[in-house]
Amino acid sequence: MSIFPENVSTYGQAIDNLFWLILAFVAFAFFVSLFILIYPLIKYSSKKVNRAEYITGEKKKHFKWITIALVGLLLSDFVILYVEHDTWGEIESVPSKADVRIAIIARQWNWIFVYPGPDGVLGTTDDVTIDEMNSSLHVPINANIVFELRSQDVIHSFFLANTRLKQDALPGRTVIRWFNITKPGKYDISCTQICGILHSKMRNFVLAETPEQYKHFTDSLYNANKPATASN
Ligand SMILES: [Cu+2]
Repeated sequence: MSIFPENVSTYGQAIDNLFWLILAFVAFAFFVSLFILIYPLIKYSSKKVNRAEYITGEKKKHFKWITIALVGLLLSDFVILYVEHDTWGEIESVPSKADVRIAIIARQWNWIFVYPGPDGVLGTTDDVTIDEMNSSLHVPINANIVFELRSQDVIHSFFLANTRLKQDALPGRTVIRWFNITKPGKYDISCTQICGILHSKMRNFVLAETPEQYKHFTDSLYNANKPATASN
């Protein structure tokens, strides 16, 4: 059983594993700190003990404990960096083989989807833009979906929880990211950066379909949005 939303992406499990690793280190540090704080309170509360000493931490025997804590924290940081390196590399580097290339544009308060049109190339005249609140982005399963993420106004954050992908959308910048969904279904896209009064309504969906369903969808979409110059 998992406490997370169902993972349906190729790299989701690696992110979940990292989460548990980091949680283990943080929980350990947390309980050790609590113990150091609370244990002396209990041990010395009821007994007659000498007045507390004021310690500046410069003496070797005191400084030792500062060093141990510091080295422990640094070591756990390096372990996390080492373990996450491959996952980070995989998610950060866009796959050379993009099966589908789309654009996702954030605006107060909607996610706008741009499909590349019949030529499969973004930024050409046959692109089709879907700008409707709560609309769904159709994608095929088991395909590398590479998307260009932009914002028209303020900073938003694209969060596709089921794939463990979260990325800020920044005005004036195009960020390229990717995901690969392995299971058909309807998954939430939410904005995770407070972006104005209707931030909470900025909810769209990803519809992961079989390649046939996806082809059927794009065929009818492109047919309905033929450029005016096209004739048949
Ligand atoms: Cu937003």
